[in-house]
Amino acid sequence: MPTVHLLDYVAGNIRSLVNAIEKLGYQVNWIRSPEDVPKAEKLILPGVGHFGHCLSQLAQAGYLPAIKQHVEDGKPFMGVCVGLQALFEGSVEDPDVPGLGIIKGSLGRFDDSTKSVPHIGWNSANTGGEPMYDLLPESKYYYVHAYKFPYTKGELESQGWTVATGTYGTETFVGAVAKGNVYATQFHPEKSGVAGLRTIRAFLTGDGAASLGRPVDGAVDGAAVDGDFKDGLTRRVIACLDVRTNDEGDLVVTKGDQYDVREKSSDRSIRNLGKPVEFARRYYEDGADEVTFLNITSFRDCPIADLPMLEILRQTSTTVFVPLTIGGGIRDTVDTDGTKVTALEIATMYFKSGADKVSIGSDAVIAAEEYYSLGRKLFGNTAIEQISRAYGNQAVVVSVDPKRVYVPKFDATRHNVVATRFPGPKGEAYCWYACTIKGGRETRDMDVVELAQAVEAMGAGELLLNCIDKDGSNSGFDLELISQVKAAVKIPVIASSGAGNPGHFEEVFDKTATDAALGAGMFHRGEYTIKQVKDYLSEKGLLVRQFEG
Ligand code: 1PR
Repeated sequence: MPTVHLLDYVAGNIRSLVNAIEKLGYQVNWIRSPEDVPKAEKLILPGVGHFGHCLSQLAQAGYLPAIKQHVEDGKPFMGVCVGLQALFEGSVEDPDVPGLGIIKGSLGRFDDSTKSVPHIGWNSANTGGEPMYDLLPESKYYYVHAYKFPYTKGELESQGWTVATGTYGTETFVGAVAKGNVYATQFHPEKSGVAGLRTIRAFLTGDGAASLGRPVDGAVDGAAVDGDFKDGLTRRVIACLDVRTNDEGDLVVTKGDQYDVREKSSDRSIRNLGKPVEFARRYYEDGADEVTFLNITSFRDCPIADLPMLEILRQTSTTVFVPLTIGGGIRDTVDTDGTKVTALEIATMYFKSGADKVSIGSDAVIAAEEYYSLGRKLFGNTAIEQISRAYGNQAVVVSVDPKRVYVPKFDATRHNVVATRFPGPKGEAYCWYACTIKGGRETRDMDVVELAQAVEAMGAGELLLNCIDKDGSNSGFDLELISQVKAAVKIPVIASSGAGNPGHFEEVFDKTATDAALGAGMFHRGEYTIKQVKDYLSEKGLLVRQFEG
């Protein structure tokens, strides 16, 4: 089996990259010390976490001269995400830490005054008609980053680089660069479905480097070869699988109504909709932009290393090449043998099994309460801070489970209130959204705005915004809730709960500034497919990514 070397400079969530390489028929050899680097014919540098963290780890371990030598020797090199950023001279993210300096220039941060940052989702890698590692104008690639190299026509080209770009809001940034033996992508090819596998293959086979700069038949200067495709971030559609052990002890996909997952029949058994791995694969093939698993009960009698969810992730990540999020039970805990296990250690197990992001629910609310009680000070010890420090903010999602509390007047509570078009049982014209923990069983004296702002300060990269009142109702998303939270934070928000038809997705994208929308029951029950939702959004003029077979 042909091989490729992967630089393992930090424990990262690079299981997906390994899976993608193996899927393409290559074997991964690990580089564990600078002395291993000269043994590599093809070298991949995956980037995890922050620029400064990545570069200082590489520098401290003595890797930088070895990597530079590999590149100078003309051997194939591929950088992914921070692995692309590392090629530049530096980044405002950590101004004191130098990059490899193989490309002249320094990275800046996306402007968050009019859009969410980090930039998360599927965007283009537009080569302007130049052949570049099988990147196609009609394909979309999965990006997740807050820092970028701004694209100015001619700047990198004058240094000999071929460049592919993406556009986010009004900013055009570098999505991929290639020159000679070097190829690097800001997006995650291992999470970019078939389009991503195709570009990794072009690197592994050498075809990408060989065809670089060759004219393509029919290419017009600066224009896409196969037609005119719209650039920009697509509308993300996410499938969510609530998973739990049923009364027979099997791990099943379930779905509640307002979080009640038991059948209405007299035996009140757990609603069993099917097998998690099969569902995830079906949704991937149907065009889901991400798949989220929520382990809605903890596995109380099970040693943590044997969590059934770990096996589900391992299996799913070998066939599903879009981002996988896992939530449920991510908090400091005590194992069955009495050993203390930190939230970071649990998250690490999930990342090593194929998760790209972890989602924290109850523990985030408790941490936010402490944050306010300590005068909005952070001490670096919460699960959110620890996991985001190690894996990057984008790897930490906070799942919020709010429910409406109606009040008669705007100033009837200290909480952040909205005027609602759907009055309460006594005609109350206002409501606030109370955070809950333990799957909605316990309501806390904290509103969603307070929670969202606290977890953003702690380093959460994204919010998964559920709504207990809407869950399983098929009546559409809670637009008032989503607008309130969107206005309170800069990080992306995923709208969740209530989707019942494709029109609800269009409505939430049209009437709120949500960054993504998630559905569960309507997909599980087979009422609509993800493809139908995307086709509908596309008909309405919204940009979506379609599955490439
Ligand atoms: O608190 O960190 O252990 O995490 C527990 C996680 O499990 C939280 O993310 C919490 O949202 C979730 N959870 C707990 N109990 C339930 C339950 O249903 N009994 N499910 C539950 C939450 C809500 C959504 C659902 C949408 C869309 N599920 O994820 O998928 O509401 O549904 P719809 O489209 O059918 O309306 P911790």
